[in-house]
Amino acid sequence: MIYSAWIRQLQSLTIVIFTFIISAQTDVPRPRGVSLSKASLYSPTKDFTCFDGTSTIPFSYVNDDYCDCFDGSDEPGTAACLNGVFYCTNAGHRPQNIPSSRVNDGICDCCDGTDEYATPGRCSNICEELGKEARAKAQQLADLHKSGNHIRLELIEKGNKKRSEMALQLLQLEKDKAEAEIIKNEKEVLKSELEAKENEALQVYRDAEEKDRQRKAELERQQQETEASEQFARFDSNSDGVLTTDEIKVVNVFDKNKDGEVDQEEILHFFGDKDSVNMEDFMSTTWPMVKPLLMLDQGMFRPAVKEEDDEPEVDEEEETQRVEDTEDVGGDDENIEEIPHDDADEQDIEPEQSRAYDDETQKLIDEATEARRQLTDAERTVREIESNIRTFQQNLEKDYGLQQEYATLDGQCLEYEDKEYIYKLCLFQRVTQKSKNGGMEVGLGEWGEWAGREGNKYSVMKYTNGMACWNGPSRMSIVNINCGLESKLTSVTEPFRCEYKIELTTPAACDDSNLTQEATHDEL
Ligand code: MAN
Repeated sequence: MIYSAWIRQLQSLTIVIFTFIISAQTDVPRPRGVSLSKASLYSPTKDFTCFDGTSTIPFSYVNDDYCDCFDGSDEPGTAACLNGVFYCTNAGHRPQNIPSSRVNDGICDCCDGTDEYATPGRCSNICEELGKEARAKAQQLADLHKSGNHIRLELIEKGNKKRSEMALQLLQLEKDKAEAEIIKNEKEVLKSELEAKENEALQVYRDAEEKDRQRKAELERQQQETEASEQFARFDSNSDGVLTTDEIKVVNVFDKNKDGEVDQEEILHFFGDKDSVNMEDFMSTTWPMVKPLLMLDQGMFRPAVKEEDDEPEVDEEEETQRVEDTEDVGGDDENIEEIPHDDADEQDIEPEQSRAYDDETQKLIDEATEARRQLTDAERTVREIESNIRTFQQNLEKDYGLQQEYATLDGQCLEYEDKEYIYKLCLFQRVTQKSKNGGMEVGLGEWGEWAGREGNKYSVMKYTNGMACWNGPSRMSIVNINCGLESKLTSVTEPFRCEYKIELTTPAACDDSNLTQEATHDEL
């Protein structure tokens, strides 16, 4: 214990010497590894308080190679604290903060070599050289931003013009919509009036039709009745007004299965559970069943051929002849469709003809038709204007940058080709991917939002809700934006499956006013 205290004192002494070795390059005395901005927190005449305020220690403990503060603030110039930070001044280049664990680890981290002070000469000071390179690059970037900024200013002007034009167009569209709605309402009124007249005129025809239908139905009913009573009289051989089982047993038509006799089952079929039927029962029950059979017997009625097995048996010779005939015509059996031909069917088809109306009615119909057409047109016009209004509103709501510098780029499409795909970014709209081997276009995202980090919101665009990835989420694209003299895509990659990273350069991103100055800015 005593020994370790002695060691610690010895260390302190050595380090105190280091502490007071103030970098020859600096004007402000500060312990090793401390930045100029924090120099005032390390005063050799006062005790040192850890940055986190947890303890205050004698100044001699600073950089004594023993970690006293939880936050590592007492050991900026040694590797004693795991969380310490070493500051390299890097005169001639950018100053740098490195984890103090890298101090004296044999690797040159700072370009001025100060992190390896325990081995003088191990690291040469290359800051001037690096600084020069960095300054040249920064100058290039500054020049690019300067040239690009001219184009950007034009874009801003055009963007603002476009937006004010759009605002004016929107106003005009609102006016157009109001007018179109007035016209639509007028057309609606006109249509109702003309349709009322049309309806009134047509009602005369409908009434006449209905009367005609009723008359025909009545006629039909009477015919049925006459026919039924005539047949009843024929079957009722003793003319007693009642049809008995004995009476129908001798009538062929009641022999449904044509086996030569009218059996009990057939009687049951035509009479129900009765032994006899009177005229009234006959009309309602028996006659509807007998009539088709009578017609069949008289060859007036042919039942429809439904099932294949219902097909009439064909004489083999006849069939052979038929097939031969068909083949003669050059037909292939399989391709021949048999078209059923039934004259009776033809009679059922009503000609599809419009009725003839008197001139006055026809005129009213034509006027109402025209009014309907005009209303449809007026409604379509209103819908089209509304859709335009929505598009203008959506565009006016879009964030085109602080000064509208991106407004004219809306809808502009840029392409990028790699070995496999052609990518297309239509700004503020969508991103797509098309395989060079064909196939359909795959959506990689619809315009979503600006997603740059705070202070630099307009440096990143996000396009989301693309086509679903197989067994995964929807595809999405991130567009990183940098200054360039023309708008173009410089790379497209897919760092994660179905997540695409697009690099876009555009003059809209060139801004020489807030360009961070890359230079010999250090704290000396
Ligand atoms: C397609 C392309 C690729 C994507 C895969 C995912 O092949 O859209 O970019 O990685 O689908 O299945």
